Amino acid sequence: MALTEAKTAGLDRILTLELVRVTERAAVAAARWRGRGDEKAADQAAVDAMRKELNNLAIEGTVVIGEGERDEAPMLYIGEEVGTGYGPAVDIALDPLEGTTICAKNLPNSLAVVAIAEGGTLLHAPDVYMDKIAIGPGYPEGTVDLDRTPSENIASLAKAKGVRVNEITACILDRPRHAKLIDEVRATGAAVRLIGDGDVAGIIDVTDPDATGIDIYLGTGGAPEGVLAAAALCCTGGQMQGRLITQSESQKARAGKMGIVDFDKKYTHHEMCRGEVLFAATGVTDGNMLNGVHYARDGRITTETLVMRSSKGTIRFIKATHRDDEKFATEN
Ligand code: VTB
Ligand code: MG
Ligand code: MG
Repeated sequence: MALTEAKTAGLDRILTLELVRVTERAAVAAARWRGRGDEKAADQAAVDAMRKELNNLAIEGTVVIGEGERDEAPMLYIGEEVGTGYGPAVDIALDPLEGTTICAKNLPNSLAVVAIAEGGTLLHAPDVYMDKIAIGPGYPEGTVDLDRTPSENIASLAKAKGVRVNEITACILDRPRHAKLIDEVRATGAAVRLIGDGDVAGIIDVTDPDATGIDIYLGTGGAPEGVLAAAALCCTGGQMQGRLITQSESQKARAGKMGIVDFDKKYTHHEMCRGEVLFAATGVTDGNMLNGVHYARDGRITTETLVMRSSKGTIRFIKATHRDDEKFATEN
């Protein structure tokens, strides 16, 4: 049953808030592992917690973007069915701990992320790289394009924003493969914000440059993260394009298995996420847009979650104080 049908209109509004519990729980579980240098343990805690809470949702959910393929990921693998089974058939994209290294090092911007979309509307992206470009809302369509050079894109964005190029900041993953890109962006006069990890947060950041100081995201990162970011942009507005990078025959085979025919296709965010979508992200570590999980001396736990819905474009920041530590216990 489609989420957009009148019959389920109430349901999907409720689901929006239900989703908050899913990312809150994953974030709290991961936060217990912040700064302990153990990425795997942090990830596992987030996965377990997210899976438990997802299974409480009244949906017939299929994980489309998950923790890996069935034979390599024991939980929340691609194809896994989640939810109570009583409710709309939905596609789920998730990353219980986006930025495992960030969390293990206790650095900014690790998130627990989930998106729920109408069944059959999300791009099934294999775990390969994706070349990405994104800007926030309020610019004419076509202001930037993956097929133009970084200098052209930055000049065009500065013009559309009505500022000088040296007032533009680009967010780029700090990787040797981006050395040329970083040099080219700096040569335009624009500033670069280098991030160690976490391009879902990097892309969401472009949607509110006044708050984050980031105008444009450029570079290659994970394709699954690209679909999650696309879901966010479908809710906030803005422009994003992504292109899969399939480097070997085996990567092409994996993409093919997921139904991808044209390996060089340039996807807009609306092509990665073709229907109505709900998106939630809870901060694990403090970040540009969201604070992470905080523990008070009286035992209360505070979480901050961004939750959005594409159909109405409502963007909510939910700051929650949890008294009941028990509800986050992993054995529940
Ligand atoms: C990318 C990026 C993610 O990991 O997948 C990156 O999209 C891994 O890139 O946000 P490398 O292979 O270059 O290390 C993240 O930064 C975190 O999951
Ligand atoms: Mg993950
Ligand atoms: Mg990730």
